[in-house]
Amino acid sequence: MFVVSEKSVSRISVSVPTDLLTEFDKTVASMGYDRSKAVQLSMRNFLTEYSWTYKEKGTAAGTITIIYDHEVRGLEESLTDTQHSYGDIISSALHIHLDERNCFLVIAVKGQIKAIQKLAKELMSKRGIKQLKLITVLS
Ligand code: NI
Repeated sequence: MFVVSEKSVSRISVSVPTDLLTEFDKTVASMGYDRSKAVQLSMRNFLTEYSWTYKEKGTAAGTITIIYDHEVRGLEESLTDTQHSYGDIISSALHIHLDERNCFLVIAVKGQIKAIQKLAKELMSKRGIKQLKLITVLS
């Protein structure tokens, strides 16, 4: 039996960089999706990835992977300052110069989940961070 659920739908308006939208639409089209479906999928993935992380208590180990634009003034220094102030939960860091502008930074972390979350949030809020992925395993 096919059950049609009566879910209410909300319309939203968001601002995104033009090149990001172009790239997004291209990928969406090649998958045969429409933009709304793809945004819904992205939102669900986002929730899967982040919601549990922001609720758990206890300790964890993991990585924070970042791609950033090293030409943004003050960003490298700010990233270093933040890493110094979280020295108690950072085990090591790996920096790869991807191309002329982009740097790839992997920070290995181990400690209280709350502290890892705080570090990830602080890093994500910096201007020039293009992508941030937090992967944790409970320890
Ligand atoms: Ni670099």
